[in-house]
Amino acid sequence: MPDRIKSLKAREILDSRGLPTVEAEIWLDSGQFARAAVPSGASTGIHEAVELRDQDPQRFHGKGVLRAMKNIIEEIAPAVIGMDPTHQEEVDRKIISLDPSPQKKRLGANSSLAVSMACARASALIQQKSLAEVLSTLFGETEMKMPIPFMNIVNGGAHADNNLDFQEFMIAPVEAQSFAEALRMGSEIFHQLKKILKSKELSTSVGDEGGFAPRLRSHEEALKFIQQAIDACGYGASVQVALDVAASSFYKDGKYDLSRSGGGIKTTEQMIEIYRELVQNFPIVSIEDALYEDDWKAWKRLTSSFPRLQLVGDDLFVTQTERLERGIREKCGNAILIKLNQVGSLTETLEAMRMAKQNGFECMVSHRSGETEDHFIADLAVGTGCGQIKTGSVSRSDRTAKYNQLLRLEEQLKLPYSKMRELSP
Ligand code: 2PG
Ligand code: MG
Repeated sequence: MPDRIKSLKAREILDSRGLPTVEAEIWLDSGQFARAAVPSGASTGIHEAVELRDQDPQRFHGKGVLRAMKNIIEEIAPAVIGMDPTHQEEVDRKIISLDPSPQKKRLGANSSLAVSMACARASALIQQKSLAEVLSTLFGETEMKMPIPFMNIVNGGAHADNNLDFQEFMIAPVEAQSFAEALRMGSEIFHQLKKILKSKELSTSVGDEGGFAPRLRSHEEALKFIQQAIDACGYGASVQVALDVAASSFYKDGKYDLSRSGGGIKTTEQMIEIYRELVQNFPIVSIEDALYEDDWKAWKRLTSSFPRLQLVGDDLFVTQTERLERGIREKCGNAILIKLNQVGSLTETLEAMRMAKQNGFECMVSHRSGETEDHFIADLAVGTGCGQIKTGSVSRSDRTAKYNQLLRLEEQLKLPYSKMRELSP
């Protein structure tokens, strides 16, 4: 007799910003249970699946998730009780059928995803395998690998109160020998950067993703300090730099408003010029959300302007196959950011990753700015062998939970460290 879903539990817990989010448990006939918690974004794309919030001003300033919990207990539970969690796709399709609207408006992606993730964990329990192995089987023919960590050591944009318009400045140890070595390099550079900022009497307090959030003269200055930290640690070109511009967050009336950092108002062409200069002066391997999420034409222009640069679509693709398909067809970007809660189920997330892989697009698995101690995405990056993960800085437990899980997986599964793919011109 397979071990089946006996009951569900839902809970309102706090995320790393101190705001409510959903945690779900799947209890099995055998008496075992599996748990998962969903994260929450701040610079969310307009096409993302809906995060259901109560809007009741009496609780958590309207951000409570009691309605999402109720949906788990009253709608999802009756539909999935009796199902076998090792059949992930069946369980996910059942949940999706309860609210087939493209953005899961009624049920909420926070309720559907919490159960979907818990289902994968329940499957791992039943099969006595690691979650990474279960995800690898679900993903299909692929080799598990350790991802390159893209560590966000300077925070700006919607994740900090400083004057940086660009949201994330990341370091990526592309030439490390192992994940553990990459993480050590990241930690050393992070602490070296702290020394540099301190010596200039700049703030070393951190933003939402654990990176420093100083007031700086410009985006170039952030990159300059990061480069100094990399050099002072003696890592040279083995550590490269990446940006998440999150350009939709400062896009207004057809232009890009860089006034927070003193850059004024820019057109698309001027933004492309800014990137051209940055790429010339710094070892940048990847830029995410360089342009507005609905300007496909501009993305196409950007992509043909930088044939050798990784251009990641986050708000552009929102982990959804319909949008990714268009991007592939129209040659917009060459990589997709993968966030489970942008689409609301594991099955749909894996579909997007499969489509990317089949069409030569890279995948970078990602956390959200509001995170929990749940480290599901570490296993997702390893299981799919996608090669890249970004999960914040090397400080704050909500971020290091993922990196520490990756250390465990590397030790247990003895997997090779990924290489960045060379993009041909
Ligand atoms: C992003 C994410 C994660 P948020 O834009 O890539 O870093 O931010 O979760 O706030 O959307
Ligand atoms: Mg982003």
